[in-house]
Amino acid sequence: MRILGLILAAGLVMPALPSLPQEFLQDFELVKKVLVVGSTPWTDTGIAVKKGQEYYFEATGSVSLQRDNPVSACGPEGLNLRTMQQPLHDQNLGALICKVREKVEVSEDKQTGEKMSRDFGEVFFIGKKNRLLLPKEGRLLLGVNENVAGDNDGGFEVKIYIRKFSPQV
Ligand SMILES: [Ca+2]
Repeated sequence: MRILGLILAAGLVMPALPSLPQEFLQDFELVKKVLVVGSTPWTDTGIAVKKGQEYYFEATGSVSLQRDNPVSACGPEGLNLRTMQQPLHDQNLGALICKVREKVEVSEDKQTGEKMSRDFGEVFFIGKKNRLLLPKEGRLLLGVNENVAGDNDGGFEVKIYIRKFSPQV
């Protein structure tokens, strides 16, 4: 009974995460581990992706989409909820997503002198784990599928793998 109790407790603490099949691991190598802070709209991975490179992402952790609201917490798969107020409308609110940023436009408010920057690029769904063949080059950013990040809490830990023999960075 004591052993069973320990196993159950361990099971609760560490939810089983599907691991990469061995043959798959041989094709991919880990390039980076990135912490995606839930309250940051986009986290820069520092990775410049090239067209045609294939990436694999694995994410853990939890983000609260509204600090102190217990029903707003979700894992990288997001909440079972879709709204029009989120970057990807057809994916769960709060899910892990990425953007391949192609350009940044900085504009200045003529009255206040305040600088604002907007980035442009395609957004892709990741969730708990996903493989993506990237169609364009750009800077790889990670984020949460939600537009109001400022009131968020928590974060996702994301392992980024690249397929070996992809076009080199
Ligand atoms: Ca929020």
